[in-house]
Amino acid sequence: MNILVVGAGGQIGTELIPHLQSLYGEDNVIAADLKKESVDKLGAISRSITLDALDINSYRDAIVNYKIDRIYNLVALLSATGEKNPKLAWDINMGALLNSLELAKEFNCSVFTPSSIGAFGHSTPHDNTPQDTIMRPNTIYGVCKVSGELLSDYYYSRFGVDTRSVRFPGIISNGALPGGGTTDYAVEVFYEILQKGEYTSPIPENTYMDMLYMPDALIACTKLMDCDPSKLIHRNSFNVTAMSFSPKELFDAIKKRVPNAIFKYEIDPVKEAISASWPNSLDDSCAREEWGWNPKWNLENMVDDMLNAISKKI
Ligand code: AKB
Repeated sequence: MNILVVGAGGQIGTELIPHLQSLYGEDNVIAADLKKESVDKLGAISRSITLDALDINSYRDAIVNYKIDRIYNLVALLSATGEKNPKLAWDINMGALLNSLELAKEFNCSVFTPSSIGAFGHSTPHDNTPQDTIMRPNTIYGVCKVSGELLSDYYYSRFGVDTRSVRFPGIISNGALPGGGTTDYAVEVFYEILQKGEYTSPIPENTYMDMLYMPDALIACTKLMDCDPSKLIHRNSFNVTAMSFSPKELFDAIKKRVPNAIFKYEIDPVKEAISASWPNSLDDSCAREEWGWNPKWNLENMVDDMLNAISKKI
C-alpha cells in the first residue's frame, strides 16, 4: 500500500506520517506539503515532496510517480482563520478535496479527508449530538466541512470511490502546533503555563467542546480506513470523541499539577461565537459499532502526558 499525505506539514500530518510508517513501512508513505520549509522538516522523517494540492497536474504526477493507493487529504484552513478570508477558505478546502476525489476516481485510490465538529451549528442538538442530525453551520469552515462530507459521499455512491472520514473535535498534541482553530487554546495553554506560568484564554470558561488526544486521533485515521467496508453504514463522516471539557475544567486539571499556574480570560468574539455554535458533547456510538472506535485517553491521563512531554520539549 502506497500512501500520500497532502498537507502533511500541519498538526495532524507531522504525527500521522510516523504512525503510517509504523503500520505500512517507511518507504510506502509520501509526505507532501505546499511549504518548502515544512517539506524540508518532513524530509528528516520520510520521503517528502513539495506539492500544491490545488494544481491537479502536479497532484496527478505525484500519484502516478509514487503509485499511490490511498490519500490522506489534510489540506485545510481552520475555523478562526477561515472567518478572516472566507473565499480563500472555500477555494483551498474545497479545491484540495475536489482534486483528491477526482484523482482517486481516476487512479482507484481510497481517500480520507477529515471533517470536523465545525460541520455542526446553532440548530444542531448540542448535548450528545447524534451522528445524523441537523447540520446548518454558520462558519465558512463548517460550510466547507458539510459540503465536503456530501461530496465525499457522492463520489462513493456515484463513482464507487472509497471515501471514509471522521468529524474530528479539537485535537490536543505535543508535536507541531495547531494554527487558526477555535480549539487551539487546549494546546496553547500547556506551552504558556510551562514557559510563562500564565495563560489567557480566548474561550469563555464554561464553553464545552469535544477533544481527542493525538494518539487516539491517529488510530481513528487508520482504523477506519483499514476496517471491513461491509460493516459501514455511514462513510462521511463519523462522530468521534474521547472527552468533553470546558476551559475551566482543563485549567483546574492543570492547576492540580502546576499549583502556581495563573489563568485569565480575554474573550475573542470570533472564537466565542464559533465555539458557542458547536456541540458540547458528541454521540460517537456509530463509530464504535461500525468500525470499533475505542479511544484510550481522557482528561486526566492526557494532562499528565502533555505536561510531561512539553516539559521535556522546552
Ligand atoms: C478548529 O478549531 O477549527 C479545528 C476543528 C475542531 O476542526 N480544531
